[in-house]
Amino acid sequence: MTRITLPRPDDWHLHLRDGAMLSGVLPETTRHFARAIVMPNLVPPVVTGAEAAAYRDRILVAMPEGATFDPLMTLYLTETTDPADVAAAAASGLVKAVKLYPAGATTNSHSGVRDFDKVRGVLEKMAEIGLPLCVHGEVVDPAVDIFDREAVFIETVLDPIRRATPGLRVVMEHITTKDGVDYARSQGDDLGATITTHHLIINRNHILVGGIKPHYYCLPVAKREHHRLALRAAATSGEARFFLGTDSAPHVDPLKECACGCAGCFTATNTMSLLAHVFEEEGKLANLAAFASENGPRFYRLPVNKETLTLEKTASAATWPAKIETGAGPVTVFDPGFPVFWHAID
Ligand code: OTD
Ligand code: ZN
Ligand code: ZN
Repeated sequence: MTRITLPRPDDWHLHLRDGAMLSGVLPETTRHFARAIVMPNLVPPVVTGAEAAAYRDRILVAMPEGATFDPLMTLYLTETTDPADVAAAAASGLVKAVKLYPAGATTNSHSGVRDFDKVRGVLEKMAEIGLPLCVHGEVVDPAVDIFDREAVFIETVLDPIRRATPGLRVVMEHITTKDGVDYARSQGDDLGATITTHHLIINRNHILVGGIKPHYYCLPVAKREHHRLALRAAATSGEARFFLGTDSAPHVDPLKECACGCAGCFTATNTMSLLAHVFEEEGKLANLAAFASENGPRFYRLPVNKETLTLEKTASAATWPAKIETGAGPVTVFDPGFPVFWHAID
């Protein structure tokens, strides 16, 4: 197969930032994607329905000419989030999910949750109205090794929260381990899981062998090879519970290439080419539509896009800029480290 047409894909986990960075990176997503779940980890975070409405307006102002992208907004869960505000923002159609960050787990997560009992009321309201909770699944206990933080979170935080809140619809965001894959598979259809593009391509050696590669550093950090293989099998399986969330997370180069570099891989630009490559390698190109275009809307109870995106394999390798020049500074595009022959026909 050298040509494949999919319903236009969506990105169910995306960082768009704000201001000059937002304007610089937004076209990279709107070129191929119809919708995205927009993460609320701005500084300060997007906590209330009013803040989400204002952020959505800023995204719409930054849209490139002619784009038809629909940003799907999320609220950042804090210990003082008001269940009534969440319910109103969901009822109005503005907000499609609430995001749970354990405090300190990732970039701009210090306003997240420390005491899960304090958010019980919000979670119960969300279960009642069917609003999904998107979860960054890592414990922050300094005693837990960074490579074990996802597995420990599933057992000690995620599973107890789900048991305590029957009916709560949860998305395990950016799973990076076989433990995450296995847990998602062992549960019912009120649990979904997003998988990033980069976690299908890199394992922890790519970050550390032959010199430290700051542009491969993200959270959750890439794990051992057998975890990457489990993620590839899950993503390409066609199973409804697994769908694309790129977690494309731009940082300007000076903040990545320094003594204490920020976490995040920027994949908005080349994700669809990379996914076609990965799915073809796995012999599962026919399941790319399920992963990138169909399973996400089904979980979020939204229609599959009517528009399409065509990907074509050619003899010459796909090219993309090494960096996106934004008004905030240069952002390095994720380099898979191998040539890719699939092109999206924009
Ligand atoms: N991971 N970087 C960021 C967020 C994510 O956990 C995440 O969702 C970011 O820069 O906002 C990252 O590595
Ligand atoms: Zn996260
Ligand atoms: Zn993210």
